[in-house]
Formats: sequence, structure tokens, C-alpha cells
Amino acid sequence: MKTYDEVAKVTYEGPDSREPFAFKYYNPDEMLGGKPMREHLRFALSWWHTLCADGVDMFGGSTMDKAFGKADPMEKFKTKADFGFELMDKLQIDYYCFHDVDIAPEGATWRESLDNFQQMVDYLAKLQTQYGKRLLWNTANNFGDKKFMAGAATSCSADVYAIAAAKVKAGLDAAKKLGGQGYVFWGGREGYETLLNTDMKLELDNLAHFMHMAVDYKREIGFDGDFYIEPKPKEPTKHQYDFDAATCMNFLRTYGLEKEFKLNIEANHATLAGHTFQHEIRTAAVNGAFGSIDANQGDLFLGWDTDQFPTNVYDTTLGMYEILKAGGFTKGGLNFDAKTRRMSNTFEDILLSYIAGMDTFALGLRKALALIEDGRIDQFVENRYRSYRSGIGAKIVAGQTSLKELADYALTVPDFTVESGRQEYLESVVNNILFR
Ligand code: XUL
Ligand code: CO
Repeated sequence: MKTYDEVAKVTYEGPDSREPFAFKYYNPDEMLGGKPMREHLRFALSWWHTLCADGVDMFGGSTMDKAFGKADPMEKFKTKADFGFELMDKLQIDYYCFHDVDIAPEGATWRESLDNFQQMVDYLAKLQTQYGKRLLWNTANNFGDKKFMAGAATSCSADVYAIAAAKVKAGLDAAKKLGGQGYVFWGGREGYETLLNTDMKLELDNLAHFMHMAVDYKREIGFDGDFYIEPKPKEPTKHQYDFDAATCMNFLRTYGLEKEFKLNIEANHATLAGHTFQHEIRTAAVNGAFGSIDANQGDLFLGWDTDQFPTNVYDTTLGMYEILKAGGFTKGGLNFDAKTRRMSNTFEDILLSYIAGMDTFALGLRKALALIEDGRIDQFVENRYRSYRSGIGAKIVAGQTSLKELADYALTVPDFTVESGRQEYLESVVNNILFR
């Protein structure tokens, strides 16, 4: 196998290729369903997992050195950035995503941290122009530092609330400067461990005020990216306020924020909430809030966020099917919120993992388009609900009937029959498309 440095660019060689550092399914400029694959998929590299995570887990230290041979903090982060852009270039990835602390060293004071951050934003701006890459979204890490132990916008401390706001303000200024396509709010520690010490109503109201202030600031500076909430049910807190897509929609509607936010759906967060990836995308879409995706997969035997690179084609096919049905991405994309396993600890593994993840979504896209073109699934669903297209059903859909009229109608129905849902048949249709 080649070394990292020997791979100049990962290109498409097709499904018969045995070259590890080649795409088997992702052919960026191939036109599919009216647009190039790269525009369907809008892949993004995650700064935190790719350039910062070094294999540390609860039981052991790092297995990979990501200091890039630099001791000086600013030099280290500049080298990380150089490496990140080179990597995107090798992998033909057009976008990237970061938390504030992923791109710049934290100083001894907030003023110093802000200064470092702003210097690094300027540095990224130069690299973006040089490499022709774009920012999909950025966010604030308002959960890692000790001061955020009780949350950020739901902290019991007003001072912590203020520093969280300062970090989001700096993030929005950066998003505006870098031409970001979006800004993400993941409620890192916005939740609780026990109600015995928690004023839930105050925390939720404060969180809503925070979001409204962010919307006001976005308008004030003319940032035209999308705002996303990223649902997650648990971890780090036992109960997160942004549990799943439906809970987030309820929060947004309760506080009059639903027109200002979309959702960033993460596959591993969906399964932690006891939902499929498809369920969460569909829920976002039917609520008019489909925005972006954090592409990864979990391990269904484990109860935590393993953030693995996606390799399950069944899931990416059904995920891409939902995304296509939702109209595809506008400002969102597929951000690999995924890290190589602790034992996959070489830079070659980073390339191989991205290739695996990108190919799995590319294959998912091809198969999802094939499912739609095949038509059996869509026709089945359309036919299944045909009773709502005429007569009493059409009146129900139009909201033009009443309990009284339906009660009278029910008396005229000779027999109440429901056709088979044909689940196993439909699952075999998916297999037929996948494996031909
Ligand atoms: C955490 C997670 C985050 C968000 C951004 O589980 O997914 O990395 O995507 O803060
Ligand atoms: Co995520």
C-alpha cells in the first residue's frame, strides 16, 4: 500500500478497481439525476475528528500524534490547517466544518483566545481562496471546558451564559467572514443529570432567549447561512433538551423560532434516540426543517456515540432516498462527523476511512436514485393511500369534513378492510436494487 505522502489525489477508478486509494463509487463530476455527484453529496471534512482527535479514550491515551511536529501553539494550528486543506484537496472534498477550539489554541484569558481565533479565521480565509474550498458550517465548543460543566445557554451561572454568547458571536462573525453556508447549535451540555438540582423551565426559556439573540445578531451582520440545531438524546448529559428531531421542532415552535432554524441530523444520534437515520431525516423533512447531515454510523450494540465512518450501504441508501425526497441539500451537506477507530492510527487510515465513507454515500446515492427510478416503492405507497384521493378521503385531506359526517359515512361502509402492508416484499425490492 502507498504511504500518505505518495497519494497525490484520490480519483475515481470504478467498482472493479483494487486500488485502496481510489474511489469505487464516488465520481465527483459524474452527472446523476440532473446534477454532478459532488453537488448531490456536498461532502465536508470535520476538523475535530480529522485534525484534532488523537485516539484518547476513557481508558487510554493517544494512539496518534496530531501535533504535526510543532510545539508553538499557533504554529501547530496553522500546520493543522495546512494539512487539512491539503487533505481536502487529495480527497476532492469541497467543504469543511469546525468548532472554535478546533482551529485555534485557547489562551490564558478569553481575550487571548478570541485573538488567536480571529487570527486563525484570517488564516483559513487565505487557505480557502488558495484551494477553492468552502465552509459548510462552524460552531462553538460550549461543552468541553470546565466552566461549561452545567451547560452553556442552560447553565445555572449567568456569567457562563455570557461567555457562551460571546463565543457564538465570535463564531457568527467568523462564519460571515468565511462565507459559511451555515452555523450549527449542538446542545453539548444543554440538558441535565438530575431534576433535583434543575430548573427546567428557566433553562429552556434561557436557551430560547439565546437562540433569539443569535438570530438577531445574524440579521444585524447580514450572515445569510442557515442555522441548524443538531438533535442528540444523551451523552454527555443523561437527558439532552435537543433529544431528537421531534423534540427540537417542539422547542422551536414553542418559542417562535421555527422559521429561523433547520435541523442537522446525525446518523449516530438518531440511533441513540432509538430511531433510524431515515426516521430523523423524514421527521425533519415533514416539518419543513431538513437542513444538513452529520454522516457517520453508530454501533447498535453500544449505548454511546461511536462516530464511526459510515460503511453500511443499506442505511446510506435509505438515507439518501430521504434526502432526495426532501429535495436534496440547499446550503447543507454531508459532514463526516466520524473518526477512525483507535487502532486505525495512521494517516493512511484517515484517507482510507474518508474513501470508505464517501464511497458508501456515493453508492447510497446511486442506489437511492435507482430505487426512485425503479418506482416500485413509490408506487406502492401512492397506491396504499388511494382512498384519500376521492370521496370522503379527499374531504378528510382537505379538512372539509366533521365527526358527524364521518359517523354518518361509517354507517354506510359494509366492511372495514385494510390491505396488506407488504413489508417483507418491499424489503426484498430494496435488496433487489442493492444487489443487482
Ligand atoms: C457531538 C457532535 C458534535 C456536533 C458539533 O456528538 O455530534 O460534534 O456535530 O458540535
Ligand atoms: Co455531530
